[in-house]
Amino acid sequence: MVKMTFSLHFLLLLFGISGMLTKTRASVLYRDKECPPDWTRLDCRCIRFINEPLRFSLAETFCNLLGGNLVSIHNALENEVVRQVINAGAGSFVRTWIGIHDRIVEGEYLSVDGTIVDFFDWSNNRPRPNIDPLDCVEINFPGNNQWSDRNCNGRLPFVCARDVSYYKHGS
Ligand SMILES: [Ca+2]
Ligand SMILES: [Ca+2]
Repeated sequence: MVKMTFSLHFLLLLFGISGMLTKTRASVLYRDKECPPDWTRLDCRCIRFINEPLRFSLAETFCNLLGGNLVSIHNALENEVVRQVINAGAGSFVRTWIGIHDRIVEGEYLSVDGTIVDFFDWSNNRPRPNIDPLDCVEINFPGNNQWSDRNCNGRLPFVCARDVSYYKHGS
């Protein structure tokens, strides 16, 4: 727990610094009272790495039970934040499910949270079309830590996201 807290503080510091260097809004990632412990702020969402290898559909169910979905990723900064949250939680950049798939129509990628898929970070020679089980997306593919399509029945840890407003409803 102490290690986790330290890691998150380090992450905060890291992105505070990179935010200043790149002149992006530093508010994109920060821990604040909007997200509970173990969750990291990402724009209007709170995200959490779950270090429990599950099939894609079960990982999504797990996130649903937490009030969210597997994380969708909409730009390079969000992509990097997700990777840093994985690194902070696992101790390395382990292969991890994100909430994007083409299970319904081959090559038409959807987010499990219903948001538009407007960003990709495919690894070399990915995705591999028309190889039917390869319909779910992992991040941190070995070599360059980018995205790969993968058999949805494979078991990976995963990142959940839920809206900040989720925390305003309960008592
Ligand atoms: Ca397919
Ligand atoms: Ca596919």
